[in-house]
Amino acid sequence: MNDARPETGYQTPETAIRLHHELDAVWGSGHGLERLSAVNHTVVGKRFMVTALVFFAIGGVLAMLIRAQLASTNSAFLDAAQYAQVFTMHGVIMMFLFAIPFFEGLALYLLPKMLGARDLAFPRMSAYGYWCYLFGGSFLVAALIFGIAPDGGWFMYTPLSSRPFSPGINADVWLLGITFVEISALAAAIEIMVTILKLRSPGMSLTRMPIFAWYMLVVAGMMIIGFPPLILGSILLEVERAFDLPFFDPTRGGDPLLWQHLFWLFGHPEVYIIFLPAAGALSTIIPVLCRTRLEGYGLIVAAIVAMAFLSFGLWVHHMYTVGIPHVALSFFSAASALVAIPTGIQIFAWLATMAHGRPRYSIPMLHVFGFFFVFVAGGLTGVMLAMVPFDWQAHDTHFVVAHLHYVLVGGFVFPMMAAAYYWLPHITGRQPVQHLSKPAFWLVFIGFNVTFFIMHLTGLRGMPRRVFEYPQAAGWEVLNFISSVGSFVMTIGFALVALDLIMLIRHGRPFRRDPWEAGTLEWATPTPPPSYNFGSLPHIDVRADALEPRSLGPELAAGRGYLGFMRNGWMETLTVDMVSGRLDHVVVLPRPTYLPLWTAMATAAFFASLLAKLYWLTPVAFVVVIIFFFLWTPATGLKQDIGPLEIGRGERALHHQEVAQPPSWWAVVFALAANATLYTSLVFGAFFLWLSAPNWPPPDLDFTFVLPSLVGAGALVMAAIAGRFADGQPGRTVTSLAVTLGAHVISVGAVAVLLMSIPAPTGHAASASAFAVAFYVALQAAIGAVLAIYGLWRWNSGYIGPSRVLDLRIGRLWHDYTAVAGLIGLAFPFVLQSLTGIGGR
Ligand code: HEM
Ligand SMILES: [Cu+2]
Repeated sequence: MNDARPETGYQTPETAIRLHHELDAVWGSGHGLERLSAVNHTVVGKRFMVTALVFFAIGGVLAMLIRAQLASTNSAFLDAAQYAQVFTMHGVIMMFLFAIPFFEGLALYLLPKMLGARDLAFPRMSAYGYWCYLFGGSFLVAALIFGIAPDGGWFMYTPLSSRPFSPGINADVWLLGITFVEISALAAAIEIMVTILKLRSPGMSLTRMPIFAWYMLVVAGMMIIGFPPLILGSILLEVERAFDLPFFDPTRGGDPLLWQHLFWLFGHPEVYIIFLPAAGALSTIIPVLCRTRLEGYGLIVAAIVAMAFLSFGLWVHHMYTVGIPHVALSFFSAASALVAIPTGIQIFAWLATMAHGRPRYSIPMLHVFGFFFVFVAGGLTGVMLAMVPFDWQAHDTHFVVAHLHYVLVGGFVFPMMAAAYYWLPHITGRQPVQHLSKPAFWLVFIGFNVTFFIMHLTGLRGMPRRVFEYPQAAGWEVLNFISSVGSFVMTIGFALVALDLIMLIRHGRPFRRDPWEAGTLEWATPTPPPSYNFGSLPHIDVRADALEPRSLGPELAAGRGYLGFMRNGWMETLTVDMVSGRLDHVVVLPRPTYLPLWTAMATAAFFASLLAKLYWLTPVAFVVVIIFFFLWTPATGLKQDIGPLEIGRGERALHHQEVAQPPSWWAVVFALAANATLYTSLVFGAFFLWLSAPNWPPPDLDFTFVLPSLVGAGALVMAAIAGRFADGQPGRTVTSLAVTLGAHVISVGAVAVLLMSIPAPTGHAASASAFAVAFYVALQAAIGAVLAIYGLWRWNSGYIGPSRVLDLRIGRLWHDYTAVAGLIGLAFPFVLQSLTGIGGR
């Protein structure tokens, strides 16, 4: 290659074997302790799945405790307090520590392979997310062992979870632990979103994506919008508990219903967030098992998008009994029934696929049947519960417990068992041989139905959920006993499934490639897959679930696709235009590093300090986290412009540092979308209180301060304008960044003055909301200042040049957003104040 640009030179290895050795030397993850530094998606994905299964086992043991307790009347096995912790932790573990992380793991493992990439867009971020999940989950389980686990139900309703009624740290464990885990989920969502949109093979347009990628794209979008309300709710409740700012306390202008709205705004979409990945697996597996193509690809895509939209309008069906106006009730009831339509479309598409194909009655198929039966039954009781009068009867009885398990186990656990039998051969390179699989399935299936079908009956006979004992006279004992026996049968079934899968891993029959004759790219890798997935990357010109991995695989392995060579020890993969799939640029990914682990530890210290009320440590940990994040960045930077690079097949593309919108730019866009959702929930939350909380208007308070608000607003606009001038030209960059930094510092100062002047934030929710909004603005500006410092640092170390302006563009996004959010936030007290003048309640 050109001598003037030595770092762009590459050499195509003489043989395929050599190519593989060279790639593996760079992409491999090390052994022993070194493995803690792994960031590779295959490794991290497997970690997520294994850890999630461990939590599933723990949650399952808790379920056994519940069923043992309820097997007879007046059982003395657990007391009321223990029972409360046990059922709360069962729900929390299953929802937050098992279901979400398990499908995240599956997605992280599969997506790059299905899309024809060598790794995810941000390998270190998923490693970081994994550690956050592990630490946060361990907090929760440790709390259970020490008897200080949350005990207010998995949805933690206020005022039960408020300080006066939950004085211990149990509730704090939930709030902080879950927020910690949610951060990891958000990181994974952004990761998944950007990977699907950008890191596909050239030629793979949106309409050629494998259907699983469509599902995960929609799910990731839902997570970005759905999780922030919960994170916000958790923060507000923790602030109320720790610093007495009343958001949920009705005696001081708060409202417990605000918690319920925030919770279910997350909680309802959550159910679909759990179901859709499972449905994605089914849409991938069913056609292969039926030796045909998926029917209604386009219709399915439309259905899942519709489902995502609808699911955000349904949260109120969890709140029919709280006294919502009747008109609203009918609206939400209709919407809830409506969601049966997109669900039905998918079910019928699967049935049509089966009808047109020649089904193989293999083990995954058995679990698919399990899914159909159980999930459809759960859907029917769901439509019943969507009807307001019925819900009024069945609310908070075991009927609801039965419904939710039919949906969750039917819609997630069975599909995931099918997925495990289907993809485990990919992970291990082995196929099942033994005969345990069928009895294991039937034990789970029969045990499940016995356990939960009965709960419909006890529920209809009035047995409330979340009670640790019931009187003999109620006449529920026989039914409960049967239900408990069923649950033990099911447990034995799960144990056999586990044993069966372990047998497969250890003693399965090795195979060469693509045992199912599937049409998706992940089967074009060797199995078990190498660290870099593909020796070279394909060009896709048909729909990516109609490929022929058996012939494509060897071709890619021989280096006949893109990037079939090593360059400077760089870990390279390709990006495309989001929609058309046209080749875009080259991404150089980071090497294995311990930084995600250290950063997650510092993040854990941050949360632990809040939990232990060591508030001096909190800002220290926060700063350490930021410093660690700074240290992440040099690894993938460039110190000089290098221009287009050869990528093989006669094409060239730019390095990601030299393009306008590389994956990290998009990641910031999506992170800001999540941020904006959180902020919107906060502002709307305050207006909700004004509209419907008791004890409004507030006593004669004035929390509007013209001067600091004007100064703050001016400074934020200034920062945004200055940020725009810093586009990589010497001379201009430093000055503009310095102005940006100064402006942000001034706005933080102005808002700090404002914060200190707000009267009695602990006295009334109006002041508390003004305080929270202003605090948000200050935090936003402070991060803007950090980004300005970051820009200066990057400039100083030579990473910014005429065409390498990524760091500045990221800062610019942030400054722009902060200016808009800040103007709204600074106007907010004035608006609220004038509204309280005209009433509310
Ligand atoms: C493995 C078999 C399982 C059994 C035997 C089981 C049993 C139970 C029982 C008896 C309750 C009611 C507790 C009460 O109201 O007093 C319950 C609650 C719950 N379960 Fe399960 N469960 C199982 C699996 C799952 C799975 C896989 C999930 C989710 C993916 C899940 C999520 C929940 C949730 C969210 C609650 C509500 C907890 C609360 O009210 O705070 N369960 N479970
Ligand atoms: Cu719902």
